Amino acid sequence: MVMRLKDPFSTSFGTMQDKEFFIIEMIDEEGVRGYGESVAFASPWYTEETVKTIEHMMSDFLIPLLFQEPIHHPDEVSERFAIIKRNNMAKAALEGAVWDLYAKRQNLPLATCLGGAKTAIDVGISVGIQPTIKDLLSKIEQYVLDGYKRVKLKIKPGKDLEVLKEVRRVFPNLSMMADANSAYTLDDIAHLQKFDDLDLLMIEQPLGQDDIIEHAKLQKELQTPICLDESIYSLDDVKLAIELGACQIINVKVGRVGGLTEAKKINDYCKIHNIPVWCGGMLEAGIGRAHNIAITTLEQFTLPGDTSPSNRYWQKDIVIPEVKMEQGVIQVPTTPGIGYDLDWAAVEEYRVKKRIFEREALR
Ligand code: OSB
Ligand code: MG
Repeated sequence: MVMRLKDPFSTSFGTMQDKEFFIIEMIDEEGVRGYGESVAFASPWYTEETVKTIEHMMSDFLIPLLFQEPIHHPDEVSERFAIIKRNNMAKAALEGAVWDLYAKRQNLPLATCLGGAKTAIDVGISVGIQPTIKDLLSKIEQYVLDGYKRVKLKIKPGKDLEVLKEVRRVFPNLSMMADANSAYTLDDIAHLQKFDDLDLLMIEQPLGQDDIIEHAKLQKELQTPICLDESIYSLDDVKLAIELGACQIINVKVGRVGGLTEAKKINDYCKIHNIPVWCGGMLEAGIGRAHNIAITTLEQFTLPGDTSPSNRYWQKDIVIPEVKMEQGVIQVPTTPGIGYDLDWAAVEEYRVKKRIFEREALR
């Protein structure tokens, strides 16, 4: 599928206009259907996976593994995939379809199957780097009116402190944070310390993906809590980061950590260790968004996430109804599975190809 974003989205890495992804439709022998969505981008600037590596991994390795033996519970999927190194977003796309299918077979909402109890989730918004401060301020004004519970501002060197200061001056009570997408190094400690006066909820991923130790050093020098995004691929990464004091908050992205089962484990561990978590976003279409809503219902997802409503991204989403926000909250669907139906006309409009994989009939 290829879907054009309403507005191009700019981060410290560059600008995105189109989202390319796969929808997974998984059908069991009784005809029950589950849906998943892949989140990797076309180029590997956020993590190493791409749309093409996802297709390769799914078709040549992961789908054959799924077909090897029956699946009794979605938790078995990540165990079975463990013999394939990393490629978490490819794994998560398939696992997501298994979870939806399982929930539909149980006749329960996906959130309930995952152990989530919230009936509504708090919504934040991630705002890309804007051409001017004036553009940014007028966007934020609209987002505050829309009811978003917190605003995340993308930053990069040269478009950071002055921008944040001005936003803070105009919106003294705004619940706000900054996301650097790895744009800094430990040489920037003195600069990053200046952010401490801005009353930020957190600074997300200031340093590189592999810089867990460096983040621990930086956190000792900052009052602002560090939240890790790109550094977290698994529960083991979470354990290491917490143990070393590399962060105080975790951004959980279902695709980045390899699926809902791993995200659930991270929820449980962070609950015990009193580390707040929230659900990040990958500019998802409706299916991925529905999975994000479901995982956000878990107990330790105590902070508003980046799961904004469909109309923040798309002219027309691929699910019916669209994901809607009112007064800063999204209601959690109560129907079985992900709780949204596919808008097949929209799917046809955005589809560029289709591949079918069938398990050989059992003899
Ligand atoms: O760092 O969280 C990020 C979008 C693309 C890649 C990385 C990130 C983001 C966002 C947007 O912040 C989240 C969303 O609205 O889906
Ligand atoms: Mg981020």
